[in-house]
This record gives sequence, structure tokens and C-alpha cells, in this order.
Amino acid sequence: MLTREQIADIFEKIALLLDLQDENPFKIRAYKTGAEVVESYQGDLLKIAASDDYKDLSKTKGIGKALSDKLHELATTGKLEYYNNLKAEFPDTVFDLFRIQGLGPKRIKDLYKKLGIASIADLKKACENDRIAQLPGFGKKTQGKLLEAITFREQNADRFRLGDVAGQAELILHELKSHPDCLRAEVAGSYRRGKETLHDLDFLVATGNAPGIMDYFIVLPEVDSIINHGATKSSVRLTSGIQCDLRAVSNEEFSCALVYFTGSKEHNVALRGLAREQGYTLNEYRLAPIDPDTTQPTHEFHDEAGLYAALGLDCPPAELRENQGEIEAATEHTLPRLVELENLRGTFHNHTTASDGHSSLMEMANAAIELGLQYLGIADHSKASVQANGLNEKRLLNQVRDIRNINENFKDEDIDFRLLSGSEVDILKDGSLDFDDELMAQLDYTVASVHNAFTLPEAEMTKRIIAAIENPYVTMVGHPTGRLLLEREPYAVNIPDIIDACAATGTIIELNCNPWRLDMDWRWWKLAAQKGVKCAINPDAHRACDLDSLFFGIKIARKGWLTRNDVINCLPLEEITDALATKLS
Ligand code: DGT
Ligand code: CA
Ligand code: CA
Ligand code: ZN
Repeated sequence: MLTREQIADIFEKIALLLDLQDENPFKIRAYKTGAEVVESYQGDLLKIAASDDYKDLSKTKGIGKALSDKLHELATTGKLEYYNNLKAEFPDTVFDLFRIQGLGPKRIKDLYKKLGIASIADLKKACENDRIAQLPGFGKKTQGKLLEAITFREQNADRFRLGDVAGQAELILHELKSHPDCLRAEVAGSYRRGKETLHDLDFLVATGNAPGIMDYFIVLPEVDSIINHGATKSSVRLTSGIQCDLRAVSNEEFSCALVYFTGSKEHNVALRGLAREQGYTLNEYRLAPIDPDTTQPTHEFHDEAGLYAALGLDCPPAELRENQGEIEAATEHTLPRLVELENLRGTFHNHTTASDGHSSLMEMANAAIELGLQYLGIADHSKASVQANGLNEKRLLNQVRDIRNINENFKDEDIDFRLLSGSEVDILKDGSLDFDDELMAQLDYTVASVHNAFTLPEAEMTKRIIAAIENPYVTMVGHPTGRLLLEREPYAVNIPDIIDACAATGTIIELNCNPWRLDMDWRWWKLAAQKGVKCAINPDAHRACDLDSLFFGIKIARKGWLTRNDVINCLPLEEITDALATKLS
């Protein structure tokens, strides 16, 4: 049976194919909207679509008669003739082209019609043979950029974004834990350390029945194929494409094994060195005296903290285990108390249907209340972001008024929650801002972001962003490097200079926790915090459910050594408006 995601995907692909065929834009739009409605439908869409009452669906906004008929066909037969016919006109690989930075339907159509290019491999060959450079509307520069984008993808072909596999990882962990012979289970490796991209997932279980757990693991519903099936270790490939290793150890071995398989390799090497200095050998199974005849005690411990304690160390949170000073801090008992999800009271950078979001003000507010937040900032795009339906001055002021009215209602109903009025203001190419000071002064805060002219040289880009930082009304810098993980490289920018400018002006830096971004990168946050720069964890939500990515934001903030004092969203509602205005006082 098809899932809701698969049906939405089919509608999206129909929209792409219609676009390739120069179909009427309204028809294309209808399928794109249909895909969104299918994804966000409240209720059991598949059940209704399969039932005799499926025609009722056409009353839903965004689903007309044509789409409800197609939903019925998909839900009852698992196929769609219309789609299959459309698809037959293009090779399957044509969809991959849409994922190359710099290619849209218009260019893909040109490439297909004029050069017969229908896959990334075709495109690569054509670039290498200099055929794209000669194509009208492309040119030498575009050819170079396309080739760069293809190479970037190839280099990352075996990696996965944390956010894309976290759901499966947690599900499998849950399934392992529910096996009757599983005593303890954990996801180890880079997933546990909160790396932004992962090569594979590493599971560890403590059990007295390793073969039984292995047999169970290799046939879990998320498994696509079996790579290796052994008595104590197995590997499978999941339906998402990621490889997944499972290791089974005895309960006594679990603590050492968990530390070993959590890594990082660099952390392990340093830890083993420390053990050796104290006369012990440490491996994935045990901590034991090097000299068996020694009078040195053998340590007894039952968990990770016990193992670290045996070596005289505090237990470093998994996110810190990159050998970036955590072993020293653990030895000196100066590990920071890292920020936790429960510390968050609100968040700032979120979109609504006013620009390119898919949820209304009230839908966003309700989702934030549901998460237990006290405030939610709305920062829709500004007018220069035409492609994202950015708001002009008038529309923004209307939104400010709407938010004020909603807040009045909250106040009247004694609901301890407020929306904040912000804007994601474009930093224009010359470093000036898309709105003037007078307008920004009427907002609770602004997030200033770069959305165009990504190819400026580093010095110019840095100057451009610093110019924005120096504006007193710029409260925070949005997604400071513009990267899209595994998809688009960061633009050239000098991050230490940005951090210094933020420190000098009291400007906050965003940790954009959209799983595609996780920007600014975790490797810079320790420096930022040392300089006194505050962090704002922002989901950049485009629909209510995107607020869930705050979970990834916390992982990355922890990885950057941040405490609740470093993260501005930990402030309660009573303090937040003043805190956002400190730059102005
Ligand atoms: P990745 O590439 O995202 O899968 O990163 P990890 O850290 O999950 O790496 P992986 O899956 O190769 O190994 C999991 C952990 O096992 C790793 O973090 C540390 C440990 N480990 C693996 N190979 C070695 C090794 O040769 N030496 C040491 N000391 N530890 C290792
Ligand atoms: Ca791994
Ligand atoms: Ca592995
Ligand atoms: Zn943005």
C-alpha cells in the first residue's frame, strides 16, 4: 500500500513532468498544492480516498475533482495510469537533474530537447565535452558551475543528513529495545555525537542471546537489504539508503563497547592513551591492567560514567566527543552543563503563508503552544525575496497588526503565550538592508540574511554581512554561510570576522536548525560563546511541524559546547523583548 509521502511524491513528480511538457501553469500549481495538502491533511486521508466517500475529498481546499479521482485510484490500486503515461515519455533519471544546483525546469527542458540529456551522467559528460558552454542561455560560466555542483554531489554520495535518518534511527532503537532478550540498546557512532551528516548508523545492544537479536534485526520493516548476517554483528541497508550496523555484546561489556562505538575515533585514541598512562588497556570490551601480575585494582563499573570515573574523568556528553578539549575538561572537572531541549522557551525565525510558508499565524502559534513554548517569532521574507513571496512594507505592517490582535486575544484568555513580530530582512548585494530603519524599529527584532549574489569573493561577502551587522536594528544574522548540507556549499565568508563584528555590536548569531542547514556550523560556536556572542536556535520553519527540528538545533548547540546562558531562546517571555532590544539601548 502506498504511504501518504509516496502519494505526495507522485503529485510532485507529475508537476515536474507537466512543467517539462510546457503545460499550463495552473495545472502544474494544482499538483504542487495537491502534494502539500496530501502531506498536511488532518485525518486518515488514505482511508477516505480508498472508501466510496472519496468524492468528499474534493471539498478540501487544494483538492479538486481531478485530484480526488486520482487519490481514489492510488489508494485502491496503488497505481496511477495518468502518471505512468506521463512518465513513459521521459527516462526516470531525468528527476535527478532537478536536484542539481542551478537547474530548473526551463533549463532541463532545453538540455533534454536540444542535447538529449536525461541524467546527471549525461550532463557531466556534456560539460566535460564543452557542449553546455555552446548552448544558448548557458555558457562557459554556467557549465563550470554545473560541473562543480555534480562533483560536490558525487563527493557526498555516501553521506546522509542527520535529519533525514533520525526518524528511522529512533524507530529501530525502539524496536531493538522491545525485543525480550535486549537488556540495553543505544544508537552509537556519529548519530549519537550529533554530527550534521552521517555515513552509517551504529547500533549496540547488550544481550545474552546475540544470534536471536541478529535474526530479528535483519528482517525489521525498515530494512531494504541484508549486507552481512553474523552471530554478533550484522549490517543492513535501510529503505532510506543508509547502511546500519548492529553489534551485540554481553551486559558486562556494554559500557566499554558503548564508549568505543560512540567514538569519535580521535576521542577514543586520546582516551586509550590516558588509560595507558595509568597502567590500563582499554578496548571495545574491557578496561584491564596492562600487567596481569600487577596489584593494580580492576575497576568495576556498570555504565559509561563509571568507565570515565575509573580513569578519573567526568563523563563527557556524547556530542562533545571529538577530541576538541573535552578530555582535558573532563579531567579538570570543568565540563560545561550543556543546553537541553527543555530549556527552550521560544524561537524566532519562522515563516507563514504570508511569504513562502504553508501554515497560518494561528497554526504556527498553536504548534508552538503544543511544544510548551512561551513565544514564537514570525520572520517572513522581505520584498527583495520575490521568489519567496516576500512582504513589502504594507503587508509587513498588516502582519504586525494581526499579531498584535492575536496577542490581545491570548491576553484576554489568560494564555501565557505571545507571537513576536519580526522579519527576515534580505541583506542586499551592497550590504544595505531591504527595509529602512524606521520600519525595522516597529518590529520586535529582525533576522538579516543573504539570499542572493552567493558568488561574491570572500572579502566582499564578509564586508557585506558586517555592514548589515553594524545596523542597530539587525538583531541577528540568519544562516550565516547559506550552506545546504550535501547539496550546496557555503558561500565564501570569513566566520571569525563575522563573530568579532557580532561581539562588538551585540548582534546575535542564528543557529538555523533546519536539517538542511545546521548553520552556523557547530565547529564555530565555542569561539562565538567565548567572545560573548549569543546564539538563537531557529527552525526556519515553513510549516507548523517544522518546529520539531528544534531537536536538531539543540544537538548542534550542545556539540558547540553551548550552555543555556549562551542561547537567547532560553530566556522566559518576561525577559525576551528587552533582551532582543539590548543592541538599541
Ligand atoms: P560516520 O562516518 O558518520 O559513520 O562516523 P562514525 O564515527 O559513526 O564512524 P564509524 O561508523 O566508522 O565507527 C563508529 C565508531 O567506532 C567510531 O566513532 C569510533 C569507533 N571506531 C571505528 N573504527 C575505529 C578504529 O579504527 N579505531 C578506533 N579507536 N575507533 C574506531
Ligand atoms: Ca557510523
Ligand atoms: Ca559503522
Ligand atoms: Zn532565509
